Amino acid sequence: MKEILHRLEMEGINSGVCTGADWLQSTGDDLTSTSPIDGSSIATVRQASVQDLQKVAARAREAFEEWRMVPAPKRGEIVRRIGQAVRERKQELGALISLEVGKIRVEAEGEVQEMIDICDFAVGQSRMLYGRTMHSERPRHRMYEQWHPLGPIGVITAFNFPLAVWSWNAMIALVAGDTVIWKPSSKAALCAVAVMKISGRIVQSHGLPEGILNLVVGKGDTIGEQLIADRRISLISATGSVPMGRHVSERVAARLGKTILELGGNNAIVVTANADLELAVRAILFGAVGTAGQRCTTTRRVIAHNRIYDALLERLVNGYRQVKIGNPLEDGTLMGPLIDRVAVASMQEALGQLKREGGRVLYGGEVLSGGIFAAGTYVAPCICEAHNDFTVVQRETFAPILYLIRYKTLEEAIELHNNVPQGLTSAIFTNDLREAEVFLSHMGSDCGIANVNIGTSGAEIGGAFGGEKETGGGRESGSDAWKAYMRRQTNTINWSGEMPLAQGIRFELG
Ligand code: UN1
Repeated sequence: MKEILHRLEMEGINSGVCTGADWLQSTGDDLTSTSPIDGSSIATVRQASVQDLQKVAARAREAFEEWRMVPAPKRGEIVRRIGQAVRERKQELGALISLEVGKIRVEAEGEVQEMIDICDFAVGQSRMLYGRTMHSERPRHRMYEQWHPLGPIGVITAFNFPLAVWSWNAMIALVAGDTVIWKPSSKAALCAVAVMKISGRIVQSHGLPEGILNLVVGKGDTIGEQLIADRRISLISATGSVPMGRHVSERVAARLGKTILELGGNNAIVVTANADLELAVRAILFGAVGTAGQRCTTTRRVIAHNRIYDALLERLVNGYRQVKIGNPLEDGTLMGPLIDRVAVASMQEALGQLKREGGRVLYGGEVLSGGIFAAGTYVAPCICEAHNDFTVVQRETFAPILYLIRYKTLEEAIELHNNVPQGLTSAIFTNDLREAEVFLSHMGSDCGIANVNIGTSGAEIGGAFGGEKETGGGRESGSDAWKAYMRRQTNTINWSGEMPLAQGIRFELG
C-alpha cells in the first residue's frame, strides 16, 4: 500500500484542494480514507473549507479568460499529454482504485483505460468542434453557427467510477475551452488527489495560469451546496443518486445555470425464448455481479420468457456459485467488497423489503463474515424472484441484487421493462431479428442506451452516455456530448451593401 501511494506521490496527509500544480493549504476537516477491503486506513485528505472553494472558483473564472483563447487543438495537445501520463501510471492508479473503492484489479485498470480512451477521443475532438453553415434567405448574406467555450464548470462525481466519470467530463470540457472544478465523492478522495497530481501539473507546465483544472474535496452539504449555487460556474455536471440530482437540478435551475445529470439506473435485460442462453448468462453475470453491483449501469432486472425461465435460472445459479469473492487485488477474484457497511445494511434492508412484498431470495444475499471478510463489507451476490411493481424493484439499491421477472409476450416484456422511473441502459438477448428491432424501435426500450446481445454495463466511451426519465437526461462522453460544454452562437454577416430584412419585412422611412 505504501509503495503504491509513494509511486503516486501521495503522502500520509494530503491537501484536498488544488488549482492545477498549486496545492493549497486547505483549511477544512481531515478525512481519512479507509479501505473497504479490510477496514484499514489508507491516507488522509485535508478537505476544502468554503473559503478555499471561493479562492478556487475565483481562479477558475480568471483562468477561463486565458484558457478560452488557447486554440482548441493546442488544448487537445495538453489533454494528449495527460492521457500519456495516465497510461504510464495505469497499474498504480488501478491499484489505488482497488484499495479505496474495492474494485477488482481488472475492472480498476479498465477504468483507468476508460480515462485514457476519453483523452484520446478528446484530442481528436479538439480538431472537430464543428459548427454548421446555413444558406441565408437574404441575398449576399452568410449565415453559420460556431461553438465557443462556456465558462468554468463544476463536476460532481460518485465513488464507483472515481476517475472515469470525471475524465469524461473534464477532458471534453478542457478541449472545449472550459475550466473545471471537481468535487469528487468523499469515499474516493484519494483517487481524485492522485489523478489530479498527475494532470494538474501537466496543464500548468505550459506557462498557463493556475485555475484551469481544479479539485475541491469536501462535504456535499457545505462545499457541494456552495459549488452549485455559485453563479460564476456555468454548468454543473453531476453523477449520483436521483435525490442528489433532483436537488442539484433545482438549485442550478433557480439561477438558470446549465446541468448535465447522470443519475440512477434500473437496468434490465430481456431474455427471449430465442436467446443464446450461454451468451445471456455471461452478460448477466458481468452486469449484475461486476463492480459488486455498484455501477449505474448494473443489471438489476432480468425479464425472462416463461419458456426459458427455469433453464436460465439454473445456469445463473451455477454461474453465481463459481464467483470468487474476496480481496479485489488478488488474481481470480471476481467480486470485491461493497463500498462500506452502510451499503451492506441497505442491501439487507432491500432484501427484507423484498420478502415483505412477497418476493423470494433464490440464491445468495448473505453478509459474509470472519477471516478475510472481517471488515463486514462483503456479501454474496443475490438472485431473487420478484414482480416488477414491488417498490423495492422500482428503486435502485446499489448492491448485487438481481430481480428475475417472468413474461409471456414481447409486448408484455417491454411494458415491464419500461415500467420503472429510471431509464439508463437496457438490453435484449435474442437471435430473432424482429424481436431485436422491436426492442430498439420507438415502441421498444425507453432508455438512453439499448443493446442487442450485449449486457447493460461496460459501455464504450465513443457513444453518448446517459439516460432518460429520472436518470436525468444528460449525455456525457462520446458522440456530440461535447456540445453541452460549449455555447452555440448563430452568426449572420451582410456583405451586400443593402439592408434587407428577414421574413420580407419592409421597414423604410418616408
Ligand atoms: C457509472 O456507473 O456511473 O458503462 C458509469 C459502464 C461504464 C461507466 C459506468 N463505462 O458501465
